[in-house]
Amino acid sequence: RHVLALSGGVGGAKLAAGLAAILSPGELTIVVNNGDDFEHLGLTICPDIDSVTYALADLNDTERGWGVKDETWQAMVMLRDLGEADWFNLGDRDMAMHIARSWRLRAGETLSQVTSRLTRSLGIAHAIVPMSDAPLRTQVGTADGWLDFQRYFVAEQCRPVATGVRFAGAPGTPPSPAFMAALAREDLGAIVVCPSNPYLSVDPILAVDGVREALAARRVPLVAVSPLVGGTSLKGPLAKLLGELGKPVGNASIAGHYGALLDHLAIDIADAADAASLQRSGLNVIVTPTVMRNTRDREQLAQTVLAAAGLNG
Ligand code: FO1
Ligand code: CA
Repeated sequence: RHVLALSGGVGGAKLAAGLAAILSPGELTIVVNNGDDFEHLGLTICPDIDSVTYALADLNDTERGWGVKDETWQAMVMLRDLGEADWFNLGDRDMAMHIARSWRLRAGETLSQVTSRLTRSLGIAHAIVPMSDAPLRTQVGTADGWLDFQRYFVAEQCRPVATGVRFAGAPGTPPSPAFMAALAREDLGAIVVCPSNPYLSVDPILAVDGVREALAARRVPLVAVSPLVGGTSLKGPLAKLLGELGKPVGNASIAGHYGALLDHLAIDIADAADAASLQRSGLNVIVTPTVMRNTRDREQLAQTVLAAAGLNG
């Protein structure tokens, strides 16, 4: 059976790598959020595709959480000397990725084609698929108006109080061809929502034309891994954002957010106390370690998630 995984950046990329370690290339399609993408210094940057790519190629910097390990920053120093914008950090190796992607896009390849080409070149056999080849841009509402995602996340360090999240371009953004094909597969056995921010990383994927409807129509188990651990976000602005959007910071909000799409929710052992009330609402809850510190952790979690869906990886 085939598995469709939906992923954002850091946390999602770890589980995606775990799934790729235990499933063959023919058994897995990883669809990645593109809401974070933006143009910077003439380059097209796709942070979540980069995070998933680097994680599967074992090139990811686990300390920083983004970018390439053993990175150097010479180009960034020169850019700064040239008086160019320096609020977004581009490592030398990482910059090669953006250069390769950007010129190929400009030469007429789609984002799907470029992503397939570049991931293969790095030795990745599994399909890493952008959610769409058309732009859909996540924006965060603040007192100063709508901020593009990277402005909010990197330049403003998530400091502004969020009043809402919107996806510029949706509706009107079609799924990428491989995403559409995966949604329609006869042999689809499970849909996995990786432990990414539901509002900032998964919602953009659900906002792609027809995706929410297609997922709801599939009679296939949908398993999500909660990005909350010990009642808060491991990394990133999820807990802060939940509070600002007026939601309790807890797994009930994650379950409520995915609503009827969700069949199984994996929550961390630190949140075992949440299980009973979530289960009363009819959800299947798996209590398991969800913090992925190494390859063994992420393969273990991938195995647990597939088992919940009735598959044995
Ligand atoms: N995140 C930061 O907090 N600061 C940066 O300077 C930064 C640069 C960067 C460059 C390439 C890339 O692929 C990702 C980068 N990120 C950076 C991460 C990015 O902001 C992602 O959107 C987050 O990881 C959220 O998914
Ligand atoms: Ca379903």
